[in-house]
Amino acid sequence: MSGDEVLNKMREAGPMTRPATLLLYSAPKSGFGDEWMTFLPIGLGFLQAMLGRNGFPCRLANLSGLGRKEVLAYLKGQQPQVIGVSMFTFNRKRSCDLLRMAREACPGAVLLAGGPHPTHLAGEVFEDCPALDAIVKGEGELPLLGLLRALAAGRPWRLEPGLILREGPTPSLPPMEDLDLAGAPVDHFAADFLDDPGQLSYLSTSRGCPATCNFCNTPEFWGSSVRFRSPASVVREMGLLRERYGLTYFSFRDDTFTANRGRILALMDLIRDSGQYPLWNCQSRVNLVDEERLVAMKRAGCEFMQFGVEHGSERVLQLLDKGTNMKHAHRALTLVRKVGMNLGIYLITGIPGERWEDVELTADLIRATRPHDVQVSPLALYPGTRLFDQYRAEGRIDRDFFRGAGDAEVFARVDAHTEKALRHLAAVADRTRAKAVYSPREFAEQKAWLGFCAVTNLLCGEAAEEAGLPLEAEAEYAEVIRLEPGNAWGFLKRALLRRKAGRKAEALADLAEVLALAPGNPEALELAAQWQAKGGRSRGWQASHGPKAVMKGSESYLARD
Ligand code: B12
Ligand code: SF4
Repeated sequence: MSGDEVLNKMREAGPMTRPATLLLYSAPKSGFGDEWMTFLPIGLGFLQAMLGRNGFPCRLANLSGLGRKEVLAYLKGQQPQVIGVSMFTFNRKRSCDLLRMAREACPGAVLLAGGPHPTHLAGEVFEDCPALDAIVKGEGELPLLGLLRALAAGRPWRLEPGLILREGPTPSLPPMEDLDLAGAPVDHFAADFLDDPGQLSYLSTSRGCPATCNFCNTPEFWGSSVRFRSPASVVREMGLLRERYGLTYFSFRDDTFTANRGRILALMDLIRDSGQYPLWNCQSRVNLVDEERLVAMKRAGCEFMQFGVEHGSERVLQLLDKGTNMKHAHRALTLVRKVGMNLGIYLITGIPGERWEDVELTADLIRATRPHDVQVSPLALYPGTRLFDQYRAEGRIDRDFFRGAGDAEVFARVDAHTEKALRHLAAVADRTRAKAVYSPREFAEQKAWLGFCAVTNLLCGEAAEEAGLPLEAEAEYAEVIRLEPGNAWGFLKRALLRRKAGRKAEALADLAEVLALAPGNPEALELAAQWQAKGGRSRGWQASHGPKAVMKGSESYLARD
């Protein structure tokens, strides 16, 4: 039965009463203060949207940072009939703690866990979380809706498909064929303990990836055929986020955003036609971009493109089953610089079989391609990946690792080579960063080739400011304002520049324009508040909002005992 048919059947069944659902997330304790770790997962937003569309009340809560007393008080106050926790490998322990507290506070509630960790390691999770009633396997929308429909109709929910019970799994559900069925997180958004609606600027527009890298759980979790939301639903989501929260910067977090050429071109056309003028970033594979796609993306506001390049050695790429080679990497990275976006690359080291000369090849790749941002991570083994299965089968991962080690990750190699490689690649990336900024000649070439493109002006303006050339920078922003008066970014950048030059009244006038175009824009509101506070200082927004921490993925590795 297709996803649509299942859903239609569920609709026909019709609910009697509507059980209330509370969906929870928490960062691990060690990540309470970490901006990335405390993001509410996008998936919970989709689940809420699906329930909302079908008339089931649902709230989200981000319990990161809350102590036991506060969590218990909150849950006792809510008393939902169903409580679900989004569980990843990195927050598995905290998620079990939440389930224990949920059982204490709401003894009659059905307690669920979903997400990659319980989907791939159900047995361990059930043993570790005695309070847990069931795991929702993989994609959660249809199974959760089915469970709620059963509860509402007084049917035994344990018979519903798509679940894993302590006794074993119920029949599987096919993936949703039409991703638009779930709507978008913004549609029914209601969340507690989430003070920054900017989190909604992380968008997910597809599921699955055509590749089968052996260190990644996407192929197993989402499958190798990619499903896409329609371009219209994506642009509608962006428009609503701008209307309701003033958001004008977005991060497409699809695994392989550019997987389908025709779809990307159609989406870019729609974004341009929408008159929203967003800036955004995305990520993809080096073998799935070409000049036409990249140019269309830049014209639609893409200012930062990240690639999972992983390594500079062909031999190591083969060890990872990456399915790309150095030719792909050089071609894609060179093309991004030619088109003129900020360029980011993800790298992995600490790979079994990796030698020092391979690490040097990766360093050469950084030097040759001059990325603006480099993220180096040690290879971690996650459940649901082929490497994890292989290590387990070979007895190289202790069966109890995920039970006794708190929220720690399993690294493929813990040795001096990996430490040295992490530090070396980070140092090379740091040194290269200064050379990454586009030169005046490169900007001139981009302009001659593409004609007017707001992203070029904004990046060129930033580079001019950094070079101490405020008049040139102002001219870049002024051109954006003249040619695209509906583009909030020209005003925002000029406001910052003017404020820096002490032209406070003009700066505030520009901010007012931003707020007229995108009411509630968080950057403009924050800056206005800072500037109106006596002696307040601007923190200097960059057009590029993507990750900037070179060592991000390495921190926990280097900090381990
Ligand atoms: C976007 C993303 C991020 C964003 C998060 C932004 C956000 N607001 O969500 C950022 C960049 C911040 C991020 C950071 C990190 N991420 Co990340 N991230 C992803 C990515 C690429 C997409 C997630 C996504 O949105 N998917 C789409 C939505 C619809 O799916 P979903 O959230 O999984 O939810 C669905 C199901 O899982 C299920 N479900 C989930 N929870 C629940 C709960 C219930 C009750 C039910 C019924 C169902 C259910 O139903 C949902 C709807 O279908 C995934 C890879 C992937 N393709 O999934 C990695 C991934 C989730 N990240 C991962 C990791 C390791 C991290 C970091 C630890 C990296 C680091 N070292 O800092 C941090 C952790 C911080 C955090 N809070 O997540 C791993 C997790 C592996 C694991 N087994 O735990 C993944 C799987 C990547 C990978 N293949 O290795 N990440
Ligand atoms: S690492 Fe990236 S390219 Fe490889 S399978 Fe995972 S999502 Fe796809």
